[in-house]
Amino acid sequence: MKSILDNRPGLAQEVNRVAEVAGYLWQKGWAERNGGNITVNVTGFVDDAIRRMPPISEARAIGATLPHLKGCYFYCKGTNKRMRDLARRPMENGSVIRILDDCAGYVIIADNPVAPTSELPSHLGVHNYLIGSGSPFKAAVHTHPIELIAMTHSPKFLEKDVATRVLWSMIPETKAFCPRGLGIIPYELPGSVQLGNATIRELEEYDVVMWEKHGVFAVDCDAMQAFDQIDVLNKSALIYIAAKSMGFEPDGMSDEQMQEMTAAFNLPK
Ligand code: 2HA
Ligand code: ZN
Repeated sequence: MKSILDNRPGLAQEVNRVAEVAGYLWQKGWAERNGGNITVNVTGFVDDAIRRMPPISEARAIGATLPHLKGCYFYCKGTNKRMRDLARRPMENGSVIRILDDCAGYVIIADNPVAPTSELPSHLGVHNYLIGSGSPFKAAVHTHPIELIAMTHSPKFLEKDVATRVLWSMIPETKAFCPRGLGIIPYELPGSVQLGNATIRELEEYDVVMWEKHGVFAVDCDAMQAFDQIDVLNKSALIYIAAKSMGFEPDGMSDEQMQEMTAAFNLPK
């Protein structure tokens, strides 16, 4: 079967990277059933032939008008599709969409009429924000990392920067690779525009955003780097939990050790 990825190595590499990440999410136990979603702004790989491709779906509303998305194309995981299936067959479990000129709707153009993720309002709202703020970030990953989500069932970790400080203090690399930390968004209905707007607000301040009792949302240059951010934070959550299961509260790195590391790596305070 013909694919939009044929003879387009740049686009194929981007989509294959999403597939690789999808496999990791499944292996980690973060992607039960259809859990999680990934979108990538692939506009940079679009040529005239793609621009001329006829839609293979009717026009659908995004639910918001997003002016910076004019002329943009996205690879999106399909709604109700499984990460473990996407890992092997990305163009059967996801699709490429074209944003319409009104910036309020989209059509699917390839390879199959797979409807995009239920979290499309959050994802596209975030991409609109990223383009508008001149960010190089092109990928958004939402997933359900077990230990990080477990932390949000305790009110103390929902207070501003409490979880971030605990996670940073478990191992020096966490702050080095996630220097702006984890933002917390109080529970909102999955897929809602409110959740999308809150996600944008928190991403102004944080690298990764936590949706209380639901999952995380990360953005970066590509899907692998977004995954790495989440993986680093969840590693710290695992160390915290391992210490608790051994029957003690972990000390964490001291304030002096954190300050020394922050200075040595030139990180924001
Ligand atoms: O796509 O994870 O938040 C399934 C979800 C919705
Ligand atoms: Zn989810």
